[in-house]
Parts: sequence; structure tokens; C-alpha cells
Amino acid sequence: MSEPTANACAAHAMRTAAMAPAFPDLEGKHPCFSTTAEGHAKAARLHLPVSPGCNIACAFCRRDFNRVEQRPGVAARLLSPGEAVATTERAMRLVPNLAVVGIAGPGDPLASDHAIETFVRIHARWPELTLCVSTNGLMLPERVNDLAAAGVTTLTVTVNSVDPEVQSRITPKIAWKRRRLNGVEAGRRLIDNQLAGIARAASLGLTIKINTVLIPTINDHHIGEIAAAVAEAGARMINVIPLIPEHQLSHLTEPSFIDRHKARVAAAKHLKVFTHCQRCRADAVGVPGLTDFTKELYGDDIRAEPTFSHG
Ligand code: CLF
Ligand code: SF4
Repeated sequence: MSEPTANACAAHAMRTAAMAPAFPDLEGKHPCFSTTAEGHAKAARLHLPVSPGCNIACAFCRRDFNRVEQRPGVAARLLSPGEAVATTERAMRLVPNLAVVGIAGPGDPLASDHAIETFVRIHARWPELTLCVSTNGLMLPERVNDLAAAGVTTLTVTVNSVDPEVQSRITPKIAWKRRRLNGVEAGRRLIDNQLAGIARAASLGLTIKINTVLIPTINDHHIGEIAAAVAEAGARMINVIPLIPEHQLSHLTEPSFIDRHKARVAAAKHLKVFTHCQRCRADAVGVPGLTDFTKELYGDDIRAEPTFSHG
């Protein structure tokens, strides 16, 4: 019998991982940390769009307020922390299986204090809810203790490269300590902070997922290295998200099914691979891809169109 190739092993690991719960404590209780289709369908999440600004500038990101687009970075409106608590109260009545409150934008949740203030207030009122945050990680080393103290237990960090030169093509500039950093210097600072923040979060007991935007010709050769580095830092799962070409990367083509499969196989050598992502809006509510309570919660119908920036 011939030896299976490394890629075949990784593909097998990916299929096996999809069948068995990778996080038994979260299976059926958190849609994005459930690794079976049954578990994914059980629990709903509420995204609270409380974070207006961002501290980095991704070349593919076009944040917006509208009712039409189905992608991260978009919300119909911004909520204050007080409005977010009132929204959660209504959602608790409307959504019977609401189990997770997440903050994922429309900017970066750690670029301002709004997300942490919101988490503190929600955790005090509904300690049974799982709190989840998705960040670019720049401020993670400084704010991860605050997140943990606020009751956040699941964390997503968007890591698109672990090579400063590659990163400089994805995020050409960042704001750091009241200065603007450009190019490779910006890339190095962002990557260092992401890996240090992930390690600190892991030591605090958070369960960590990575979102990686698969960008043809820029980071598509590099997914395995990203997965290896974040796994070493303490991440447990990776979500490889195909680019929707927009903004400064609108000239690129969307990754094909084969491109996505190859990237996920490379990642699966190091981490569980998440495959149910719906590229949610920053104000989504329901089970991703299955139920949508946006109309009931906000009183308006949001017509979703598939576009995308980050996760
Ligand atoms: Fe929201 Fe993200 Fe938490 Fe899930 S979404 S902050 S981990 S509760 Fe989930 Fe939506 Fe994909 Fe995000 S399906 S975009 S991975
Ligand atoms: Fe900021 Fe996220 Fe947009 Fe990047 S994709 S600029 S981290 S909001």
C-alpha cells in the first residue's frame, strides 16, 4: 500500500475534524466554535455594532453603513453601549436560542473603549451569555486582560500574514501610539502584536480562532506558515475566508474553489479548520446562515448581497 501524501493526510484530518466536536464545551453553544453541522445549527449569536473606527488600513476593507451588503464591516447603524444593552434585552425575548453576544465591528473592537464597556454591562446583566470578540489584534496585548475581565471567553484574531513584507501589501499603514507606521514597519508591528496577544489570551484561557483572508497572488502561498505560527502562539482553529475583491484590491480575482481547498488543506496541518463561515455583518442576529432576526430586532428588512471585507 502506498503512503498517503501529506496533503491527503491534511484533507483527511480536515474531514475528521468536521465530524468530531473540537471544542466540547462550546459545541452546540457557539455557532462559530461548533465543528459539527448539528452543533453549528443550535445556538444563535447577536452582533452588536458598537465599534466605529479602526486603527489599521487593510487594502481590501471598505467599511460602510447600509442595509444591503452581507459582509463584515457593514452595519445599518452604530449603537452606543447603552443602546447595545437595550438591543440585547430585545434580542433575549425575540431569539429563543440566543447564546452568544459578539462584537465584530464595523471597525475594530479594540480601537475604542465601546466594545469593552458593552461587554462589561452585558456580562453583569446576563452572565450566562458567551461573549465573543473579533479583532485585528493590534491592541490585543494591551487590552486582552480587560477582555477577559469583562467576561469574553472566545476570541477571533484576523491574521493575514506572518511575514512583514507580505503584510505590508495587505495593510500598508497602521496607527500606533499616536504615530503612523507604514509598509514593512507597520506589518512587523501588527504581526508582533497579534502573536503576543494570542499567546497572552491563550494563557488567560480564551479559546482562539484565527480568520485569514485568502488573497490571490499576495498571501495564498503563505497560509500554512500563518497557521503554524498562530498555532504555536496558542490559537486552536482557523477560518480561511475567500477575498471579495474590493477597495484597493478590486483588481484581484476571487479565490476559486480549488484555491480555497488548497489553502484549507495547508492550514489543516496545524489547526482545526472552520468551514461554516457566513461572512457576517457587524449587526447580524440569528444562527449564521440559518436564521435571521434582523427584521424583528431592528424593524427593517436588510436585503443581503454577498460582498466581503474581513471577519
Ligand atoms: Fe461573531 Fe465572529 Fe464571534 Fe462568530 S461570527 S464575532 S466568531 S460570534 Fe462566525 Fe460570522 Fe464567520 Fe465570524 S460565521 S463571520 S466566524
Ligand atoms: Fe480594520 Fe477590519 Fe477593515 Fe482591516 S478589515 S481596516 S482590521 S475594520
